[in-house]
Amino acid sequence: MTLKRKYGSMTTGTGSWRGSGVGPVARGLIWALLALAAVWPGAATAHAIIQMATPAVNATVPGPDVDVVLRYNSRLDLQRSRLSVTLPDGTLKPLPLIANPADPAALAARLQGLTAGAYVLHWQVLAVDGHMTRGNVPFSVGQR
Ligand SMILES: [Cu+2]
Repeated sequence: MTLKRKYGSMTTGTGSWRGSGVGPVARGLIWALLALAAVWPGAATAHAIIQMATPAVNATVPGPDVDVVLRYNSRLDLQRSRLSVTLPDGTLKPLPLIANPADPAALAARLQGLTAGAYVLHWQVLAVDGHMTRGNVPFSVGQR
């Protein structure tokens, strides 16, 4: 069975699955995914969307210490949110988050001892609505 035929059957209803070799479990899973896709656009509006980044995207900032603050449109679950950075040599380094009860919609961390070069922050946050979002913030540390 080709992928193309599978796709065609999926869009025309359950009747066309008969004799196609797709088992009831796979069928159920596909319909569950379709149902999820149908509700997704509405749910997406409640995700944590990044609204402000320090350092700004593609900014060049002075080292060796850099304060990171990423602010969102929604309160975050810090216990299940993650921040890491790719160093100029390609190493991925997890960053401990600094909790600020006065700013529950922000991720904060302090990078220390940075040399000149290109860095990429990787964030993954869980909003209080239970949805996960992720993204990257590239920036550079300039020569001193
Ligand atoms: Cu959401």
